[in-house]
Amino acid sequence: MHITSEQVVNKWKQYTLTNDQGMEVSILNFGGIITKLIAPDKDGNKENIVLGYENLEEYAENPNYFGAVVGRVAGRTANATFELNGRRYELDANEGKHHLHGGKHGFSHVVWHAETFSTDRAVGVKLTHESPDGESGYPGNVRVTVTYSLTNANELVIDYEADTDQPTVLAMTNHSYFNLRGNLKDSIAGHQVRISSNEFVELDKELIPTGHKLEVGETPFDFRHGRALQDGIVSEHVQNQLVGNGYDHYFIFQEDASKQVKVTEPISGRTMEIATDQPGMVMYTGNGLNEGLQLVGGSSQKHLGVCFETQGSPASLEHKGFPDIRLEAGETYKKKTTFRFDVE
Ligand code: FUC
Repeated sequence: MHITSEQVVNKWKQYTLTNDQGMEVSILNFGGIITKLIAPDKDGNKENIVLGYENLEEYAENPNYFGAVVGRVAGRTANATFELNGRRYELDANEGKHHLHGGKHGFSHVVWHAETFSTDRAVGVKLTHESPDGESGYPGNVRVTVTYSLTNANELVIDYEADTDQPTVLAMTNHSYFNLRGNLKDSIAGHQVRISSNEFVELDKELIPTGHKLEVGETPFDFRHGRALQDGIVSEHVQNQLVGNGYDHYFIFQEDASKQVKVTEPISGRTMEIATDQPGMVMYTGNGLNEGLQLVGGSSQKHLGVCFETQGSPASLEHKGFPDIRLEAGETYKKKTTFRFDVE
């Protein structure tokens, strides 16, 4: 296992972690962005399995949040406002009148302090960032650490830790778009996905949670026994159609699940298992991906990648009964998501 680093564009640094099994992950100190993830297929061919810009400079804008750490609150906060302990906070409105993914100065668009480390079983990068009180409208000075580790068991582990000096809200995630087929040879429609989830969060036309949870049973949202993403892309279910044909929904995990998600790409044989202590995730099938961006391995198109954004639910700011995202002063936010890669 080893780590290399290089100075790239805009004085950003890129770190590449390599394990003994032929896996490789590259991470920028800007936005904590995963720019490349190399994994072998069933015949041992090493290919890139995430979407990333060919030209690193383009990450300065990155409106699709390719590979980025997202925060303070990933997802949409309705009308860019929320109430906490009887006080109302106004956030930056950066998607119409709503707030998306932490606003303009979110964790995806800042330079993080980076340190590398290696242990017997992993190599990694530890990223730290201090987000001042009032940034994008959020209360509290928040100190955040995101640690990426690549193990010899082909796991990419993301550890999140944070604290605050005032009550605040925090719902972080990573926004990598996976395409397990390798080197962008095809869309993600043929990926088979299993999710331990009985319920998902209903959205309105502006993709804001309505406050209702829907049962997955007898809908294209039932991934409990596995199904192809294609089902949601061609579906006539109103929830698939209003997000631009596909999925862009928060799935609430069954409480007793341990490996909540498994993705299988039948042609390459690659699999990815996700295990997390987060209460749910947004699965986003790249319905809004614009065409023709120059990516590593080819150009972008709709449904070219799928994100599995494990996180708390911003719907909890408006409605009761959704996975909470409050963080108290003196409390530590501590979350872990493990992506394990294999072939079958
Ligand atoms: C996802 C989605 C959004 C958006 C964005 C880039 O998390 O929930 O709809 O398009 O990423």
